[in-house]
Amino acid sequence: MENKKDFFLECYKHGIMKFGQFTLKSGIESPFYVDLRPLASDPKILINLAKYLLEMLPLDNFDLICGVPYAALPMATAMSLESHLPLIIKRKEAKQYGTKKLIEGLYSKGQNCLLVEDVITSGKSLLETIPEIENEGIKVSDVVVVLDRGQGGKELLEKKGYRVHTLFTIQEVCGILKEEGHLLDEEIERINTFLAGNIVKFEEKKRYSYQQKLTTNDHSVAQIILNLAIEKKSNLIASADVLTTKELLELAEKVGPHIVALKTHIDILSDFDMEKTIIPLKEIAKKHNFLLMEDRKFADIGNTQELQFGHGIYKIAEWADFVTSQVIGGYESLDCFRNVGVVAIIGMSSKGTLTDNNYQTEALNIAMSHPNVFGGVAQKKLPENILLFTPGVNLESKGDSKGQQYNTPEHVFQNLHTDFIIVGRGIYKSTDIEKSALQYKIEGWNAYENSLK
Ligand code: 5BU
Repeated sequence: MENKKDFFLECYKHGIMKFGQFTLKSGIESPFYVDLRPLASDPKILINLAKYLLEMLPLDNFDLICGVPYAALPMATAMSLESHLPLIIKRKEAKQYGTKKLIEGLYSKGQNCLLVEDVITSGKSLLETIPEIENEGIKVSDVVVVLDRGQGGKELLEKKGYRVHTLFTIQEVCGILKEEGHLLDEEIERINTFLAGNIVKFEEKKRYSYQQKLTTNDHSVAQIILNLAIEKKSNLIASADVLTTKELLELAEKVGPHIVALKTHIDILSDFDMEKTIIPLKEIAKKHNFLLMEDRKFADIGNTQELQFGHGIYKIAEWADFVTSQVIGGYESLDCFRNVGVVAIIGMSSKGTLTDNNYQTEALNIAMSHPNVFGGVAQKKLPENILLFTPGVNLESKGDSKGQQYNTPEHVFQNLHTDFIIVGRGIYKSTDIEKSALQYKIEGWNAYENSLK
């Protein structure tokens, strides 16, 4: 086997540690992130890891071996195969049916079990797991851990009388990474501050430019709209909340040169007609090079959304480049939007909206993990790999009498790092529509450029 340092560097190549700004489960901001799960996919590393861990241990003391689910399961399995210590499996939750067993495998009361854990942080999860094993009459005296994050977990367990063997400590691996030139001085400083128990100050992160976003957002509609923004120097989406085809087409013609997309509420037209509305609208969109965004805000089960999207009189699937959808129906409700892009509604602009923080976190989780989603509507910052669309933008007014709340382009680009502004009445109600569209385009673009500084 190679030496321990080279072994760690081999492991590091699998992306097990990342440096930057990460929010931990506890809500604390950490300057590094550790995930050892990828190691299980490399058989050579897994077997060497098992050997290293076994080398440190008084093996004669143990009758059984058990991994803390899930990350340590393959590690414990590899160690069992190598040492011939019988493996037992601890479930995360007791089975709901049958035997309701929490521990699977062959064991007898009084046997001593070696516990395997991938990373130890505060030690709390181990202190929850150990009693569950002890309750079955199995003894636990030793825990073996691949990486100690240096946040007091080892000490806490030792105080409770358990021996903790660690293969690597965070200080040790950061030392190795520094030596090899993988870490900057400022990163090491932040890690030391963090490990000393102090709050780390991260610099305000700069927003990504549209060019950078092209590299982090690979959905085809994201690529098109980002390229349009760069080409037209515009981040403006005009909202066409008008009631007739004539008004819609006139508006599209006037704002077309200045926008990246025209947002429709197709169901408010009193004279919708596929031939007379959509065909000319598509032609104008092609001529002025903008996309069609149908703000349908789907909010049903997958099957119904599929029918609403493809059928009825509007047949949105036939003409929209992208649509908005709530995510209230869950992940699979978004599967039907296969051939378009989806902008998920994360948070709304209106007063008293029910999209509170909790809802937004859950909604964002769905949006971020769904391949059809490339953007979100929100009134707060979103991660860089999802495009942020912000309605509720107006230069003149603070709101209307129906709950709408407005911000300026400067505000939303500076504070929310918005990517695209959506403007309705600010443009279509104006006496000079074309002039207003141009003004919002310029204001939006300047605000974007200022937000890059
Ligand atoms: P306004 O005239 O600029 O207020 O129009 C805003 C448009 O954006 C309108 O079509 C709304 O349906 C849409 N909108 C919004 O205003 N706020 C939201 O949170 C969402 C959509 Br989602």
